Amino acid sequence: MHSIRLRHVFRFTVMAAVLVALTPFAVAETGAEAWLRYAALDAKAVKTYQGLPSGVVVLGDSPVLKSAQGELTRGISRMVGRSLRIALHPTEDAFVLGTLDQLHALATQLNPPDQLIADGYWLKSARIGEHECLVITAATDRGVLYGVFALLSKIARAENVAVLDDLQQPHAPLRWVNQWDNLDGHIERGYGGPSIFFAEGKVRDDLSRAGDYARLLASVGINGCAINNVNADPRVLDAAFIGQVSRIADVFRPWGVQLALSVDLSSPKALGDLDTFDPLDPRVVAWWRNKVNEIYRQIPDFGGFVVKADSEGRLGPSTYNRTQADAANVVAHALKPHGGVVFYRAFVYNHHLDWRNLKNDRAKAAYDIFHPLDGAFDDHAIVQIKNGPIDFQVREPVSPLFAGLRRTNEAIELQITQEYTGQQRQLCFLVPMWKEVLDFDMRIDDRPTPVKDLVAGRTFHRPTGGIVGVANVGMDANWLGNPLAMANLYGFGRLAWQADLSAETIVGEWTRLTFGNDPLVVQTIATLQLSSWHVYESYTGPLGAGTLTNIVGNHYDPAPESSERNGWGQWHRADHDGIGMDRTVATGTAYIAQYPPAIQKLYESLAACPDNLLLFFHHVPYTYVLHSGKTVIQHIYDSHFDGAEQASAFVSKWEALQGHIDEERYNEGLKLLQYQAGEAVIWRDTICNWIYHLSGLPDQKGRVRTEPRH
Ligand code: GCW
Repeated sequence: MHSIRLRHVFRFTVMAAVLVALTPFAVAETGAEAWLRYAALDAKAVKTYQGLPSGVVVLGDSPVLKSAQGELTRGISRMVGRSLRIALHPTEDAFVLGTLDQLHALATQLNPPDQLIADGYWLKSARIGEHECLVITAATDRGVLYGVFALLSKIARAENVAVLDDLQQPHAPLRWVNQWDNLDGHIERGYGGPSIFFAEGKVRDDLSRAGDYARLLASVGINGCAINNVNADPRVLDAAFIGQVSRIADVFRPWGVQLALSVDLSSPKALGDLDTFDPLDPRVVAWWRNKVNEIYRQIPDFGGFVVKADSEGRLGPSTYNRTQADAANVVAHALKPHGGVVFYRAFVYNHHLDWRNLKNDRAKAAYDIFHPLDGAFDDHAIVQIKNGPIDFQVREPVSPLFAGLRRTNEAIELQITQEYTGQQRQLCFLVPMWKEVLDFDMRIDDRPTPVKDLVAGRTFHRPTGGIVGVANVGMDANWLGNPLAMANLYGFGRLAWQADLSAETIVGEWTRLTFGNDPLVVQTIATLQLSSWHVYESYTGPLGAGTLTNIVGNHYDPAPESSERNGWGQWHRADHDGIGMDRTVATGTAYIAQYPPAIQKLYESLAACPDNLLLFFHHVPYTYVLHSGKTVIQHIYDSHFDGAEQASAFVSKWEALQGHIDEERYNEGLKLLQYQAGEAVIWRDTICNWIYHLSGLPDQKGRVRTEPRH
């Protein structure tokens, strides 16, 4: 009886082993592990890692160092099948994890580089006593954790780690994500399911996803997360609610992610404590101080606040004729003694603009309001500026405000969630766009002054600065609703850490970590991702016209007339004769005057203005001839047809991956790309018909029907 059962078990085990061997992708891929899959490496790769240490020594016991050790043990075991022995001292070849101070106590002969500060880390192969060790060290615990993630990433991508001497420092000190989660669990502009933090007005009981999220964020060096919508519910500052929020901080803490809250500036009044929220009223000053103290009592490592005020119906300092700096400072002063900061959003504008007045221009608002306040903000306030002057359109110039603040901390706000760029139902890898923005040289005082250095506080030697991304992950297993969209979250973190990385490097890393090292897979997915922004742009918004999506509804479908004749100011001014917003100093809204002189020159003259921003800066007739030699109208037709064709080619490119990646993500990707191909045709036909009927100018290639619709 016994032996029969054993035989049975044996046969079953053999069968299972054969099945696993035959199916290279034996584990169901939900996308939940994103780029932290730690998939088993093939035998050849495992062999190259034979020399890796067999033990791990951790020189402290903080929660962050514990995560670092756990991560290293898990990663090595899953990728190379080795269980690391845990020891207090290097009694064998070991990974040694600890801060510089802790290493010092070990009396090692290492000479750490002087530049090792803040969150930076150093991976160093070194002999300690008798043993060959791999030291992962940093000024802080968090840096050590980042070093561990970096090492595991190298191994997952089959990089040589035999002899390491690798120092990495973050580009910007503050690298945060914002989540626009409402307390009822719905996420504003979220396309990956409901909130991982809140449900039905409360913090969720089960916060395991929040912990997993913090781990993902830490793995790419993100050190802060504001968990609720910038259209903030005042109730987040209720005493009882702060208690609930502290549970989220508890699951963030082991990953070195600081929790932050978006707050409503009218909270002192809205919560019923005072009859005013005037930032200069001493009672309001005391209210913020007490509230902040109350938070720090429960969350000692609290990061700070994000504020959206005087914007899209939110109350703000204008109620009391106070400035945005007055408002930022009352909050900053309360946070300062605890080391917290306030990110004060520059997205302040009037959404009741008179569209009949051709001199009105929403794009001018942020600079007009914040530039005169330069120098008036406390050092614990950071002005958070969207990358462009309008609102996360598929193509915008960089916001001139980046160059307009010299004595004020600033941060750039990028949008990972694809609000206007296909809502994760369409492929749009945004890293190439963000690179253009971060690398853009503002030529302040005719010197090289790229945006990435301005926002990091480097150019004007500011105490701090940051790169912020609106992420909006949700409860969907794969976080963003589309496994391919996670390249944007990954890429955001990597750029915030190392702004000089190329889009090619980032997408290569991400693909290897997410789908494995098969060159066909890496090449195919990287190519798709790298072309996707231009493809999406070409069928939704060529030449910088701004949004042609439905701006009063879902921000997704084509609805070019929805931008016009309302106060929101996302105008493209298309009429019978021409298209584009005249923002020139000579004849238009004079928005261009907000840039430093060299940039003004670039945009003011039609001859110098790049084609891809032409309609953002100029109103031109449809027959205007571009640098490319085509007329504007023909370009619009061609670009829509090319774009739709390329979107349809995404499908056949993806099909080459069948059998090379797991079935789950293959099928999911295929479905999404097929859907996108259809959407691109809808966009193409809607926009081409619309512009034909407006202009009366036919497509030279005869593809757009010339009969009016019935
Ligand atoms: O683009 C608009 C979005 C709003 C958002 C706002 C902002 C959170 O449509 O949903 O509100 O920008 O950035 O504040």
